[in-house]
Amino acid sequence: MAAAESDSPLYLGLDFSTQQLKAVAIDGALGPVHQDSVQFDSELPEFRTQGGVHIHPDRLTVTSPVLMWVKALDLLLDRMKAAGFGFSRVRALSGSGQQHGAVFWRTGAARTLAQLDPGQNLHQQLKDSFSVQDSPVWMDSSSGPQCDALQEAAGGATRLADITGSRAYERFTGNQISKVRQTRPDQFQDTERISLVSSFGASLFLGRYAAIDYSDGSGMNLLDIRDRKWSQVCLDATATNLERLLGEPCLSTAVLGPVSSFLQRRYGFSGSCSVVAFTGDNPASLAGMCLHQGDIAVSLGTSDTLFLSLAEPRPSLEGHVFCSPVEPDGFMALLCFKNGSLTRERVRDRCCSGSWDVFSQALDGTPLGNHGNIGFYFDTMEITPPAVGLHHFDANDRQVRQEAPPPAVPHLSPCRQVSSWSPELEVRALVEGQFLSRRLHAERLGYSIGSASRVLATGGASANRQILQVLSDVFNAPVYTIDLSDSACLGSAYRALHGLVADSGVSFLDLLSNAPEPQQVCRPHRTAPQVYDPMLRRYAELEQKVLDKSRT
Ligand code: ADP
Ligand code: XUL
Repeated sequence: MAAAESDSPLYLGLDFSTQQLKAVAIDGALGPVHQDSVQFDSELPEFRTQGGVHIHPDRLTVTSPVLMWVKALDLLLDRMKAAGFGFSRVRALSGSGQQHGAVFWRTGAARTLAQLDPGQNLHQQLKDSFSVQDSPVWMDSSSGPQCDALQEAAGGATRLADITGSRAYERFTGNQISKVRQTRPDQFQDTERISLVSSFGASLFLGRYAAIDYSDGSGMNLLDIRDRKWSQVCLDATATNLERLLGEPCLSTAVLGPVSSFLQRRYGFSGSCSVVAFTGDNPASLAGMCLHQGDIAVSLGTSDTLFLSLAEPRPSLEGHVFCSPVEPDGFMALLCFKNGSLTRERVRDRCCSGSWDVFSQALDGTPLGNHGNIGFYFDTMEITPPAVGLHHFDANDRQVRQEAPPPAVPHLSPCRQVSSWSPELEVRALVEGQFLSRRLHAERLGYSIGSASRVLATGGASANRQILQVLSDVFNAPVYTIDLSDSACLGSAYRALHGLVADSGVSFLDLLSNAPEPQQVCRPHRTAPQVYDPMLRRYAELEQKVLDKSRT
């Protein structure tokens, strides 16, 4: 490699996601030069997670060990060092984290963070730095009473949505903080700082507490998304002195400071490497796909999410409005579906002997519309809509199967009721049902598909062309992907680069105008609208029935 190349600057992006920690480094030409990841379940088995989390016996509480995330970072950086990664060339880094999760730092942790010894890893040194070892994460739905109390204090669900961009959601951090305060008062008392997973990640790189950025901060039910300040009424309803525990929120493009002297000495980062505020994984994905007005992004990760850029916020009782991670005055809309990849994996394991190839063949071998059969697969209480269980309907809308959700550890459970549907029909029912739901709720948010619409797909399952074909058919729009299926990581690297110049007014999309264009991978079948427009109307009616059943 030429000398100039080996000295050329790099920009590093990280993503603390649900199932893994990932990293990508890009060069000034925006091309990826290094990628790595650490899978929590398989590479850190001592934490005994499944899909990166612990599902508690009440099936509502879902947590992840905070030290697992710390140890994953040790492992990732050690591995990059062993591979000869040029840490000294990194001019700026940023990152993202699964949204909503909370990290509770124990009293005294700031001092430990500031005095880390480069001779030891982070995990050894931070083992006593957390007052709550098991961080509540986005899959948790155990804070119903706290949500009711917050909504009441704020003047109702609509008023709360107006202030914070969302009605009260169980996974949102403010409600999780209330629950910890009420159920674990001693641990709460012993907390000196609360971070999101994103700002926790940034803190590990800074060697001091990092501010929560406006975009990820919008997923807490605590931030006034228009004023970009903590909402006093929400703070007061959550905990006394909460503002002190959270610190001031910051612009998502803010440079927080240089990388810590610990990381400089242990890995050879340069003292002039800037840490740009970390944000949520969905906002970071929006950055990674360089989303333009009119585009809709569909992320098929552990959760399935849909998001788009918004000029004006119009919060409603469904979905979320967040501050934009890239435009200082902009916003983004987001819908989150909990039963995404893990549900597809469960059906793959049960119907396709664990093989994605067989799963894909089932989609190829079945017709659009699946002979009128429609399935709902809510293994755990869904977020959009709040329904649960497995429900099958035939072409005459007769319910042919209904089951409670599978146990939390499906592979340890006995074989469940046999479906009257063949495995192939079941696979198509699952995927069509998921995408009909995504389209129905996107349209309810005000999104409409026009002739120039593009669906940009990302996340682990966007590697599966047959799944994307169903997405294209159900949305009747072409589907595009970017080279890296991990757009949150790439978006973090782009944001690192942008953070260095954002203060001078350079817009994110102008700076990234040379980023590789998304490539079209699927076009809708010409008969798709005839099949899916009427099916969507049926789906909406059946979903209401399923929702009514879930409430009884
Ligand atoms: P996260 O960022 O939430 O940790 P990813 O975006 O990396 O998750 O996606 C992980 C998921 O991708 C896995 O749970 C897996 O089900 C799914 N996945 C990976 N490869 C395929 C494939 N070929 N077909 C369908 N799904 C896939
Ligand atoms: C978004 C959400 C999830 C997490 C994990 O509101 O809860 O998408 O960010 O990816």
